[in-house]
Amino acid sequence: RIGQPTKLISPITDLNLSVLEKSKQLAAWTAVDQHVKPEHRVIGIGSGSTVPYVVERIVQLGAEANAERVFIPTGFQSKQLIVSSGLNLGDVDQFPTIDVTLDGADEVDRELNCIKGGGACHLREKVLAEAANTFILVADYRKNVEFLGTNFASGIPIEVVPFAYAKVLQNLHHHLGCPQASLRMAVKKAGPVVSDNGNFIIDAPYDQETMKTPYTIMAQIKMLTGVVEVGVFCHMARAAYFGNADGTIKMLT
Ligand code: ABF
Repeated sequence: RIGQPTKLISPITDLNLSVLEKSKQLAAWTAVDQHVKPEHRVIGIGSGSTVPYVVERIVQLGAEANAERVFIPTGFQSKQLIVSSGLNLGDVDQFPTIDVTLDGADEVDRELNCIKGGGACHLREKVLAEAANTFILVADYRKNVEFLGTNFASGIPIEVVPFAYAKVLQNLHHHLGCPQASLRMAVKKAGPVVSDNGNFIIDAPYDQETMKTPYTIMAQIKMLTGVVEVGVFCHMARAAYFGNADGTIKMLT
């Protein structure tokens, strides 16, 4: 048994939730209501602090509605969430086609490109996004930007095999125009952050001009030997839901 059953949070009017949390909850609940169909059997569950509200809403659909469903996690956190919520756990190697994946984001631009990987899960997140017939983003109002890199100052998360990290950093500094790229360190700098796949994470903050064409820089970084995955997702999401501070919702398609 992993963890305890998820505590159900009462409706959006719950005064115990901060404005920010309410906006996450609103985005997540709306996305579930719009995109999790009765016929869906395989559902991808992303990572981050908005996704627990996705699971909360799915649990509210009831044990009968979820009995025939299997839920695929993007990492350790979502695996715990699925198990502790009493939902059926599956893996993408059993279910390489997913009906719908719902996931958070660090930033989303007006074209539905996004930065993901602030939580170091973007490799598995991209696999589940690609495997899904429908990929949906859920986020609070802070994540809705005109151009990527506006608020998320640490830049593009890059998962690298540990053996190659110094070489990748050198390439980013000297050949791909990112002198500020750095290895992500754990809290108190005890050592590098290690992903669920045993890899390191490099954060590469690019200038706004570069971020205006995210696919180009994503493809260039991905070509570096030792890079496993880049936390820029282009043209993958069908829709993004942003909860606003005033209790309204913004949908991008
Ligand atoms: C994951 O969680 C990540 O790709 C992204 O880094 C982060 C977003 O988290 P939150 O919902 O906490 O803002 O989806």
